[in-house]
Amino acid sequence: MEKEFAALAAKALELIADGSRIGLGSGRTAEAFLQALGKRVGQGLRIRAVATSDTIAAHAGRMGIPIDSLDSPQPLDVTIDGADEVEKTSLNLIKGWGGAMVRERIVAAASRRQIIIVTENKLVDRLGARGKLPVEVVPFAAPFCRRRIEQLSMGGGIKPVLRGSPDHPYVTDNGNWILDCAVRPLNDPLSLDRAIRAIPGVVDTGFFFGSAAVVLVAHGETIQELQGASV
Ligand code: A5P
Repeated sequence: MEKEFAALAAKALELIADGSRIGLGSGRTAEAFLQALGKRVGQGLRIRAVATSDTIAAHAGRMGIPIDSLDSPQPLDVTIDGADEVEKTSLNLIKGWGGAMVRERIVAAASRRQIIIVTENKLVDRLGARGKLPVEVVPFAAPFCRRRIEQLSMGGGIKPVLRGSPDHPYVTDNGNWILDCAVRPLNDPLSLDRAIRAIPGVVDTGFFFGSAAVVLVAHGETIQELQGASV
């Protein structure tokens, strides 16, 4: 994947103007962008950034990229992030396999545009095709949320599994846990999202509807540009 990541990073860098404030996504693809961005900053590009995870904030800091909080009322110019699934026709997404979807959603919402960078294996005909929907939950509520999600009729029998192990659950940057829900290609992801969010204790799901302005897809080193409806 290294060549694909490098090609995506180079294309995304073309969209970063000197002086911009940008959101930094999480995951391997977004990290490849961060590496390329860090090099540019070393060569004199002036940017400021808000990170979507503590890991990315630490990496960016080591590269000399100034990291901000969300204190400023001004929107970020753009967020560059990865995704786990991109539905070809709608550009709706599933994110969160890396566990950072809560801050990814917040930073995307604080940005004028979210640009998604993915390799072609992430493109799907219908959300759910790669089989996993992460749901972030308050630890106290985890067993309750798991049972309630299992009982949902839509989605055809979703099986939530606690990420990590019962003794050592994976803990998000927000101090929460993640239920990874085994799913199949979904007929009505919007209704499923609404039903899961209605369960007390659920903090967020991995669904992102209508947030991507542009999706850059690497087919080898060739980059395809898909425009979202919001552009
Ligand atoms: C992090 O929570 C995720 O949303 C990532 O953006 C997503 O998992 C893509 O990660 P990779 O680039 O590592 O596949």
